[in-house]
Amino acid sequence: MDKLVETLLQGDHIGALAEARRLLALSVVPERIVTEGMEAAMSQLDDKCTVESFNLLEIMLVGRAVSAVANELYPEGLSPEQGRATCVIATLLGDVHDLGKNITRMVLIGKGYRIVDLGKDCPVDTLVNAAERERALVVLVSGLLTSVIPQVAKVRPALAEKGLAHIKVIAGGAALKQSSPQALNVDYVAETAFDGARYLDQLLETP
Ligand code: B12
Repeated sequence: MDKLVETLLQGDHIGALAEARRLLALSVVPERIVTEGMEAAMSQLDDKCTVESFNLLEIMLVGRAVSAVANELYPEGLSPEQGRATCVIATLLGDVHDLGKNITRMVLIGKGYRIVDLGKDCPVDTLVNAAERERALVVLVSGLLTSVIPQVAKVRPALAEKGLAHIKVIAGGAALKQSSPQALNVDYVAETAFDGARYLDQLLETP
């Protein structure tokens, strides 16, 4: 497993894939590869990435390697039963920035969450319908344009209208992280993808 963690952290997706295949051939179950391999690598990357010191290229490469291993383990994607919880993620209508969203998706996949990615330029209605359909624990909104803030504030009321007020809303991305949860009408505003992942972990730990 150490070799898998090492190749993941090097962003060596070919090496990581080979290592994952070797472990599977040795009858190591996918759950162990997720928790002891992918999650361990993400946790080490998290320790290195503070808000002040953030190497975007490194995160993208590690994310690519993690995604490659996740696709190998679960070619059909995670089922709701396999994932730790389901999260629906998108950037909202009018915003085509998606690098931060994609990183967040990769970090959460690496931590064993099932991610339904609705992409960019997504209407609030589509997001809320997907949250209902997928029985999501949380809705994740990424925003890089200040102009999407009014839409972000509509997500919680739109969920409540469908009787989904229990679904938490987490916001992130350069334009949103300057605001408070109250101003955005969300449950949490994440500084980084890892910060959002920690909040999610805490949600699951809270009975
Ligand atoms: C790359 C970029 C683009 C690319 C986007 C490519 C892509 N596929 O994403 C292109 C060229 C397409 C682009 C277009 C535009 N852009 Co632009 N763009 C940027 C730039 C340079 C970097 C953004 C970025 O990707 N950062 C890196 C990512 C990784 O950071 P991040 O999103 O914050 O994500 C991290 C965290 O915040 C977190 N995170 C992100 N989302 C979420 C969500 C959750 C739930 C969680 C937990 C965490 C999380 O995870 C990441 C890792 O921790 C910024 C400038 C800047 N310094 O931010 C301008 C910037 C965002 N763009 C800007 C503008 C104005 C535009 C345009 C309107 C320009 C124009 N006149 O056409 C268009 C908008 C098009 C549209 N309709 O969306 C402005 C926005 C101003 C504002 N506040 O409204 C900025 C700030 C530039 C500026 N200084 O003016 N842009």
